[in-house]
Amino acid sequence: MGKITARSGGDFENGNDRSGGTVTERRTKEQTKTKKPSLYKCILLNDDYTPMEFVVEILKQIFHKQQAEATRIMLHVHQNGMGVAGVYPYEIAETKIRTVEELAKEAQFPLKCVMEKE
Ligand code: TYC
Repeated sequence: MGKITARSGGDFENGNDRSGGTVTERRTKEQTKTKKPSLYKCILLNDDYTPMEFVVEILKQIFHKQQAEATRIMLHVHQNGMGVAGVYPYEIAETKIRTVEELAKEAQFPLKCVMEKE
């Protein structure tokens, strides 16, 4: 139930007192089927072996960052131990994490990426 208060003077669906006073209109919020999904952070973890260039490429290719932003995030992770690569609905975050770890495994780097609810 939403409550909308407005000055009168126009036409109101549910009431217009035409007195110059205030009209209070009540209406039920229209039903919508779309729900905003919960969001999850994809967090890159630092390690001592994955090359910086590899992490920057991951940030560009999987998380669609520009060179400068990818470098900034990689250095943040390198210096602070972890950092957010991107924020997505659950299944997208899950797929990106799996892709990162597959590419890292294939290249024989120990890079890890984890998910955290926002
Ligand atoms: N610490 C790594 C190095 O010195 C670089 C690195 C950055 C690794 C970010 C992982 O998520 C990472 N080569």
